[in-house]
Amino acid sequence: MNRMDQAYALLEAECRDRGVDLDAAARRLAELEVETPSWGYGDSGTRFKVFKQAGVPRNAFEKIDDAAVVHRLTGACPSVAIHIPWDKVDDYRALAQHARDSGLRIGAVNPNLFQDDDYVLGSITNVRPEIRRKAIQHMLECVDIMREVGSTVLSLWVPDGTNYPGQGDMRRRKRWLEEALREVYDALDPDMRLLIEYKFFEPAFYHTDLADWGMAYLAAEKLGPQAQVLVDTGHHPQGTNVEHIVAVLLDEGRLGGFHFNSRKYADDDLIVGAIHPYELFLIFAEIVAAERSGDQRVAQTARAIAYMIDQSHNIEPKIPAMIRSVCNIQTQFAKALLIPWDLLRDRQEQNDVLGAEGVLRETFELDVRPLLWRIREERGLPVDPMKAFAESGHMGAISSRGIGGSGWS
Ligand code: RM4
Ligand code: MN
Ligand code: MN
Repeated sequence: MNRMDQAYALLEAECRDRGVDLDAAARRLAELEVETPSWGYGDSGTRFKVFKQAGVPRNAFEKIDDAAVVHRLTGACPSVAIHIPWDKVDDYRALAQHARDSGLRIGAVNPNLFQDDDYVLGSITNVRPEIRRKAIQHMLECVDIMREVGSTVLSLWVPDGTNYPGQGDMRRRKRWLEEALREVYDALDPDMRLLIEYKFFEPAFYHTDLADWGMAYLAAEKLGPQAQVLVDTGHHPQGTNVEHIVAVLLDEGRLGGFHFNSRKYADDDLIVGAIHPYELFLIFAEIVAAERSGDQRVAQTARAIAYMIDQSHNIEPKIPAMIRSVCNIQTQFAKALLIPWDLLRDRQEQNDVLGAEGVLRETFELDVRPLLWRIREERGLPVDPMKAFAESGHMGAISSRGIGGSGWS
């Protein structure tokens, strides 16, 4: 037996002891799809400096090329999210065709309400009606783009807010926000979803109009079934129990998608799973539990989640950073799939605090690499996508693009 087989046999034995079906976990894991963001391949930085890297894509087509590399090596990233106007092109059908030719499809379309000079004091909650109109028109344009590229997800983050008490009328702004979202919602085709992303601060520092999951939930609830909440893991105050939010939204049928990234202090957009891997595992634990739920609405909501990465790499080489994020997501999802649910329930029923906590933590401590190797090998993928990328010579190949590719503008 080689090392891989030995490691697999060990994991198999552990699963058998714990009454967990490893084959079922492998099947579910192999189906996991994670969308990567076009902007994660471009240059981005902090408010102090954008360091330009060589080989960064110069346009939306080249961003798709880079996303295709990630998919080729991981087999898990068949779609790429676009941001308008960063990915503005003359012919969106040609962009969608380019994606198809590269083995991909275009996923979520993200409107941009934060970079036009007119939005300095807000977009859809601006006190001036003509600016609110402009922002609404931009979102409607994004719905048209969705039709052209075949996308079914409008992924909306509203950056509006104020910096000082008294600067704006929070209730009035809430009404404007609701009005704008209503107009956009009504423009959606029946198979489209509006995912509403919240964030508690930045760029505004006193109040943000869509600050937390409750406000996003309320907006979605008022709009209708095609509106759901998007949880960006970097958008909460320190110490927030994100998996609890996930559980509540799942139970209400309103969890639409994720923007995965990790953070230490603010909205850091670091490699997924790099800072708090246990949190990511616990989020997936809630999702797996929901997928297994006997409540059909909960199970269906979980199965329809749009898993997306939202990263902006400041110092990291973009493509391998994205591959690492995907692998880290797969790792934590794999672990969540190996939770012995009956045992956990049993310990909960017994009010066995340490026993129940132990079931989750011991699952987190399992070495699931053999499971990842297996699903990759079975599908003819490199067992180590990071290594495969390093050996591919791709970094050298794209360096001919030079320095000064596209970024946050
Ligand atoms: C925001 C938010 C959005 C993302 C932009 C770039 O903080 O996370 O989802 O599109 O950043
Ligand atoms: Mn985000
Ligand atoms: Mn963010």
